[in-house]
Amino acid sequence: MSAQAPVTAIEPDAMDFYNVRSLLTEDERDIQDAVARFVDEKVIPVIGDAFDQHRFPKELVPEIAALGLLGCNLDGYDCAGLNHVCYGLVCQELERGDSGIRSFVSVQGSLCMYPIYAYGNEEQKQKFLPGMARGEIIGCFGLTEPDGGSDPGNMKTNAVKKDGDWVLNGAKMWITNGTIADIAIVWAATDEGVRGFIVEKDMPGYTTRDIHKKFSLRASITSELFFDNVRVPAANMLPNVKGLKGPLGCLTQARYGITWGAIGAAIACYKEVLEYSKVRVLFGRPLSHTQTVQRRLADMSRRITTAQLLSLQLGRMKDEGTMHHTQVSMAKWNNVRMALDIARDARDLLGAGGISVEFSPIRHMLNLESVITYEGTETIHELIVGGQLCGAQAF
Ligand code: TGC
Ligand code: FAD
Repeated sequence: MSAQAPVTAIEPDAMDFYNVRSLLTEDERDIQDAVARFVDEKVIPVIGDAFDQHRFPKELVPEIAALGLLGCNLDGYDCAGLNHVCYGLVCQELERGDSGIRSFVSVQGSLCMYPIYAYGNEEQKQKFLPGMARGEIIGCFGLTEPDGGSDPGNMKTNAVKKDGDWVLNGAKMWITNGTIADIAIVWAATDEGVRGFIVEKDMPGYTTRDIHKKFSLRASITSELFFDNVRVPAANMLPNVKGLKGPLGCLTQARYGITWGAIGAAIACYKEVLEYSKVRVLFGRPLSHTQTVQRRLADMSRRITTAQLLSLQLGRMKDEGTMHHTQVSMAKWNNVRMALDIARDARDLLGAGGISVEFSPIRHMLNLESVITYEGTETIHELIVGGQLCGAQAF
């Protein structure tokens, strides 16, 4: 038997208990660090006020684009061509800043650039993708309607062929980036099934309106879209997909990023409350030296670690081409629930200070109330996983 080399245990890092970072390549770590610096220097200093003022910090868009983060996991057309794990790390770091900033990047890359990339023709790709990667053309994605988002198969928005073009009627609701978007990827029922259209902002009959007074995602724009006999040229229809699998295929991309993003929000809350509990002295000792507080902090670390491993494995499967959309559902369900629970618990451990804009957990907690609803509610994802396990849909 050969002698085994002595093994020295490495003391776990409180912020990365299983050294998940060691599972990343050097390139992946470099990308993560670059985005982390941007978030620390540019996002975190302004985001509390932006949230308070119900304002999307649009001035950050050129820098986000210059970092190559828009459509960063697409190849060609001025996109960065990163792997999917890198895209996940980008989402994680951005959402450590705020879900609204990650939302902007998710919508632009996964919900607007992706369908043009995957379902568009060459002319559409050349026309839109480079400008979108540079942040000069902003997109929004219209699937949800006022009558119910969970069941998009029941959509009322419709498009009818007329003289070779399409005439679009209907409305979309709860649309991120709606009023600032130059183009909208709109999904509509047609006599050929659901089809996707690139609606441009100056097309007559197309109007948008912001949804004001939100308690959640206040640093993000959420809008309604209205289509009143909008004439969409045939050249703006996405030719290479038909049916609900078109929009659902985009959701898979965005949901994948959200599984990572939620980890970022959770890390922000956990880090803040871990530091706070070490300096807050109550009953003659730091809060962190109290059994129940330690259990709560340990539980946060456990849940973040398991979520990290889940998303990393998901990303590796996505990079290999073996990821199934029901696996994304399990991670979206697990990781957003994990982040929301941690944000609420961190808020509580901060006491009264936890309701102030000075600390981030309440902002993350309120944001995560949207994140757990959009891109498929928690229940929808439970049912997607259940349907895969049981071989029958139970929606
Ligand atoms: P179903 O019969 O299950 O599927 C129809 C076809 O689509 C395929 N498919 C998928 N393909 C890719 N990715 C997925 N995730 C897919 N899910 C299903 C499926 O294989 C089938 O293909 P085919 O070839 O047989 O036609 O469809 P259903 O009508 O029964 O619906 C199922 C359900 C409930 C899971 C689905 O409608 C759903 O996911 N509902 C939730 C809707 C949702 O998530 N909306 C999100 C709107 S966008 C948004 O929230 C953006 S937030 C942006 C931000 O700020 O970050
Ligand atoms: P509903 O579908 O009405 O669901 C209401 C409740 O019923 C939920 O709890 C749900 O889980 C439950 N439910 C539904 N079906 C079942 C069932 N079969 N069994 C048991 N329970 C069920 N959409 C876009 O298209 N583009 C965007 O950019 C976008 N951005 C968004 C931004 C924000 C801030 C928010 C909040 C939403 C956004 N959405 C967007 C919409 C989002 O995708 C929908 O809100 C979501 O899909 C849920 O739809 P709904 O709100 O109509 O809820």
